[in-house]
Amino acid sequence: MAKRSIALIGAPVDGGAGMSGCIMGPAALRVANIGGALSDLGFAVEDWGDVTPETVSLSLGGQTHHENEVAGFARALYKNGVDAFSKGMLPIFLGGDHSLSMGTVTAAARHAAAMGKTLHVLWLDAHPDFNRPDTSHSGNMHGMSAAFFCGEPGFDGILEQPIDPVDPRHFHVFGVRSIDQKEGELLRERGVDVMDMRHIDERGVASLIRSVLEAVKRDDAMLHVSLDVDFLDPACAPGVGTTVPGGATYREAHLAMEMICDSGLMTSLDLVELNPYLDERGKSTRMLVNLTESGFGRRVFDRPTTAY
Ligand code: HAR
Ligand code: MN
Ligand code: MN
Ligand code: MN
Repeated sequence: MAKRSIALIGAPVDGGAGMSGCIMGPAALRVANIGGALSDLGFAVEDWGDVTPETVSLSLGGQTHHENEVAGFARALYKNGVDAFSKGMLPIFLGGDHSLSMGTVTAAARHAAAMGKTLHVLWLDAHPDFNRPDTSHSGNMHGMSAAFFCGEPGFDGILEQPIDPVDPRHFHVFGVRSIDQKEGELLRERGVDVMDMRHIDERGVASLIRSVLEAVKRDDAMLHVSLDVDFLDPACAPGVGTTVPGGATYREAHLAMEMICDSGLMTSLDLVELNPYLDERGKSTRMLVNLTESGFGRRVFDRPTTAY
């Protein structure tokens, strides 16, 4: 069977983060030849360039920062994402800070709904990004993207049309180790599937990721994977504004991506929060490209593909 075509879609947004620099993320990923790496794995790759943010004028109130920049990118990413899905392609969104998922996940959810399917989201991150404007201490919108696409209130006007909210029980947060208090209460109330680092220590990556993939398969659902650089331990990926100690190791992260690949279930991917200004000689950029390769079939040694 022919491999799925991949669309690379750049999203140089950084107004959602507390610190600038993610604007250089898409360029760094292209310098590290992410497109060539995927072509070498047998995929047809189209680079759609960076999206042009729309002009938006809105205020979410409170102390939320840069909502117009974030909404402008979200609208453009939503349209590009829906376009890629309708062409049968698998979009990889090159960030940019994590607010971009307001556009990418809602696009995936729209396509899923149009196909009569549901969407699961696997969020590989030190943070659940489940704040609303009224619960956020920082006002930074990269900490709010998941609350938005799960249909929490307080985000009117980000997109022009109503969203197809992701069922919070289909939102799988993996690798977290920094949760704000009200954010934690909301996660519990909504029934989000939270797997923190302690879960990973106790049960291991394989059993937890398998349970997520089984749920996706059971629902015959689409799967959007959102990979935040700070999912990784700062020792292997220092190029991010919000490092948190105690993250996924090199092998834990690769194993997660390898299992996702073997499942054949992933339908879209975000690579977010890369801040090349903070990186060390391209280490984190290369790490993200290598993890993407693992997610699309790079293997140390061929083995018969297991169910997952
Ligand atoms: N929870 C904190 C806040 O809302 C920190 C959010 C940081 N988010 C990211 N992306 N770096 O995961 O400000
Ligand atoms: Mn994040
Ligand atoms: Mn994070
Ligand atoms: Mn379900």
